[in-house]
Amino acid sequence: MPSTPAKKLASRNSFEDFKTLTELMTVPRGIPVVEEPAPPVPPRDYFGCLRRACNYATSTLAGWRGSPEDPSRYTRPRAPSGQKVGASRSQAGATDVKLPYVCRINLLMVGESGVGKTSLVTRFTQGHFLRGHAPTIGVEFASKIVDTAAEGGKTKMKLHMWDTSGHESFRSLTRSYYVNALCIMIVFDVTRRQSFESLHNWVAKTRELAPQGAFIMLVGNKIDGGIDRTREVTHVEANDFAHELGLPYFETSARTGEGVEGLFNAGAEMVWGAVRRNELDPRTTKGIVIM
Ligand SMILES: Nc1nc2c(ncn2[C@@H]2O[C@H](COP(=O)(O)OP(=O)(O)OP(=O)(O)O)[C@@H](O)[C@H]2O)c(=O)[nH]1
Ligand SMILES: [Mg+2]
Repeated sequence: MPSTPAKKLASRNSFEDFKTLTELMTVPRGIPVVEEPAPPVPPRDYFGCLRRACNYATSTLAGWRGSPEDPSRYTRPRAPSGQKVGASRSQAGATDVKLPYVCRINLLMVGESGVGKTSLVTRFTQGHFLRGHAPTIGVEFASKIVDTAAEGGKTKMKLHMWDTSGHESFRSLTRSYYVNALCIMIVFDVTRRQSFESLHNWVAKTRELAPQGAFIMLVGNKIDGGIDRTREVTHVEANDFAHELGLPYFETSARTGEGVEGLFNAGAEMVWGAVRRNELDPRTTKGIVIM
């Protein structure tokens, strides 16, 4: 009895089933295949997409939040303090946004490897302590807005902090960062005398490379002494040394946080005080931008 395709399928012989399925699926020769026309593709509105993207980017950059499709839903951004930023709509849809700080200054951290430069910046910007030493590769960046009370009246300033590696192999790279620094902090470790003794070289190098009018500060870090170390440089000795060189001296502990806020605020106040006393012209001085 000739086997039908259905019987072949029922037989569950996989090879036979495969052959039968192939036969069933094959279009017999001679029968023309009618191809269905593809549905029309709507033309893409590339210019519309681009225009919407541009509108959105412009409104976002200008500090407005919300849907670019519905300008009535836009809301004003808020300053970190919670106060409204002084934003206003001006001609032709442009937006003026008053920044919540008056100026931006560049601050450079230098000193021997392992003295705690990164730990100081981390403590100041993030409020915690880095226990292990992960050497900085080249230069790291952080920023923070500070309140200064320089010369009376509160002033907000933005600090751009460039944290350099103290390792020899990065010295040629880090040299280029002095040029645009207005405030340079030379850090040493009060529990490591060698880092104090190398200060002469750091100060000489800083004076050679820093721009005219830059502020240099000496910072003795690790005053907490740590678990297994004792202080090798006394406060009096370090202070006298700084006095001889005509530099301000600060002591800090990135571990406990002691003196850290005060250090960065003092840097900002020194700069802003000089601006207010007209001792520093922001238009001609590198490392400061008035907003
Ligand atoms: N006890 C104590 N340890 C600290 C303090 N500050 C930093 N350290 C430790 O010192 C080590 C080096 O700190 P870093 O901040 O990485 O040093 P650095 O100067 O950035 O080093 P480089 O990036 O290599 O130039 C880490 O193990 C920190 O935990 C401090 O105030 N007290
Ligand atoms: Mg570091």
